[in-house]
Amino acid sequence: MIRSAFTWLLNLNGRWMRAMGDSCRWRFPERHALGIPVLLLGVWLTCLCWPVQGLAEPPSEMSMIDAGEMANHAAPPLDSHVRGNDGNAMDSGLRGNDEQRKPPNILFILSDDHRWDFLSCVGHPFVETPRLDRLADQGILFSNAFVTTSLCTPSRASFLTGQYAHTHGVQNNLTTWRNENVTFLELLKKAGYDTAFIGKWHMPGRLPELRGVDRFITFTIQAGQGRYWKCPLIVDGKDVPARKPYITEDLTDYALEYLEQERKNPFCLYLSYKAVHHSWRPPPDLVDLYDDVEPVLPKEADPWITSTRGNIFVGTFGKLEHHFMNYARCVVSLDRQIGRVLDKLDELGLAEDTLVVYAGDNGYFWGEHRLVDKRWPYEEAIRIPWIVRYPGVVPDPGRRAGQMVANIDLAPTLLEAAGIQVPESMQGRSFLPVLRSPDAPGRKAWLYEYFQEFPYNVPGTRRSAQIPTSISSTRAGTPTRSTIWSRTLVRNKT
Ligand SMILES: [Ca+2]
Repeated sequence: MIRSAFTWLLNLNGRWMRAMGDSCRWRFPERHALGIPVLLLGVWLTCLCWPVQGLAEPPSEMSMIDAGEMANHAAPPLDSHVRGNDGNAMDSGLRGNDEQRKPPNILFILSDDHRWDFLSCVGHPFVETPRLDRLADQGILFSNAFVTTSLCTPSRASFLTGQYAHTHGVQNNLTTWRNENVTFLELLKKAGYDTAFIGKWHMPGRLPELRGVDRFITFTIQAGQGRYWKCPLIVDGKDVPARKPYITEDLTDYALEYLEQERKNPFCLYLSYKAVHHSWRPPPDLVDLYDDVEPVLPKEADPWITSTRGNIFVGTFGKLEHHFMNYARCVVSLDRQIGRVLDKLDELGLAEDTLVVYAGDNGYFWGEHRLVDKRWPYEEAIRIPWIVRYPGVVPDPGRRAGQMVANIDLAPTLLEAAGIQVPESMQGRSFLPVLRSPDAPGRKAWLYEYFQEFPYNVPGTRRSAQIPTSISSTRAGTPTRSTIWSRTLVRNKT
């Protein structure tokens, strides 16, 4: 009842804000001043009534959805050999994805809020990303890659588990990791890999004793968001100060040290950057980059509606154009650091034996639909950059693949590449066949889900039990408030 009232209030607030944006002639600061009394009222009501997210969602409710049935509806099998590994692979040690090929090293690089089109290899008008371009030229650039929830924490949990948010239970940035969740890192470790997680974990609560990682380097400051400058880290459980002042460089240094270690086993390095998330602080030598470029925001970008995301409870303060350019500079910085990692693979002679995947955890709005941020299930937010380099397996490096892939497909793909049986609990499907053959089919559909989170007035469901087990009726037409099929919203790119 209370939640319904809040949802109604938020929607009303969003409409009011948009109406104000359309009709009000007042300048930006004056409009903000108008919203202050409503803001104070909202804060008071929130403190009084709103239950803590996460605590209010008992695990039993999350398990009410039949994961297998959902997977059948949302993720049709790619083809019959997707799960074609030997069922005894886990017991018999690593064999790779066929008898002739040894298990590859795995490097998964995940960035934060990197839009799919902020890459020079997809034609961005001014951003230069030569290192990621090189990775794409040596591998495959997927032009139809998506996340099943466009929000940092749920998406990251989906990459780790191969599951939708309603299954792994990390519904938004305020819900905690469930220790019973199984990650691909854990399965790789059991099979004999050396494993490391370096970078942004960003799940609330105490850091878990993450099973299956030899190294666990992350940060908890700023509620797990970290910060661009002098970000203290937690290295294998110990608090340590930043070694390098800039977080993207600091994390990269740790990654390079990990790669340099002598080892007998194949490795899996999960490198999870904080960049290019808000608040977009480029390194000193890039702060003037593109000063001669005129930032051109979408026509519908509005300084009032866009900055406040349609309600008065949240906001991105400052000029959008300023943030937009710093975002671009942070992308360049990210590309530069990724280049150091790729160069290290070359230097160590590991590149030919390493499967590299680069992805973003969600996209971003820069004024489209009068929005900034992510969360809303529009193309700008749910489409992500996705590059895969797999020497010796991809027959035609430089290919642009139009097959659809989703974040839940990462874990099954890495496991299959390592010759490990994919657990039935994983709802994603391996795209390894697409790597091997340009004609292999991709997935036909997938489910987008968003769990409502105060104070964002984003359409979505409030709990996983509200996701219908039969969702075929939502496939066409106007997106519903509860579940949305991606293909009603996005255009396939070739
Ligand atoms: Ca993110």
